[in-house]
Amino acid sequence: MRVFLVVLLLLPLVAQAATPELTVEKPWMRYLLPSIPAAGYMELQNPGAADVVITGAASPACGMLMLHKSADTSGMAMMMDVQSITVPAHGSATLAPGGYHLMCMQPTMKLGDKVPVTLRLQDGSIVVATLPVYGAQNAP
Ligand SMILES: [Cu+2]
Repeated sequence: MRVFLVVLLLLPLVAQAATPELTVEKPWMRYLLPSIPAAGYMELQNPGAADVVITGAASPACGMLMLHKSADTSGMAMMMDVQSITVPAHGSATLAPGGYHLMCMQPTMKLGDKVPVTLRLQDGSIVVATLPVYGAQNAP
């Protein structure tokens, strides 16, 4: 019985090894104050032949980590939750100020930290990234 349980627990790990070919470039976190949500940015490259859909994100340094999109609606800067971010086949998606970003709701970090972030994909696999933390003045 014990052996059987171990095999079941390992199955998700094996599934994760077959991750779509998504690569993370230029990741960083913009952090201001503990009371203000921090924002995660990166460039996602998908050299594969199928679209890759990000459906969620998590980080131990964020409380909730949400998918957001900024939009400039009639001169008023707004942002909203999005259900997913698609990285098209043979294409890329950019998370950057003014557009898509990860919203780190309860940031527990300091400048210079490297924050682990897990992206959940629609097929159940995950992509792990490390986001160095920058302030307002020294953004990359
Ligand atoms: Cu946001």
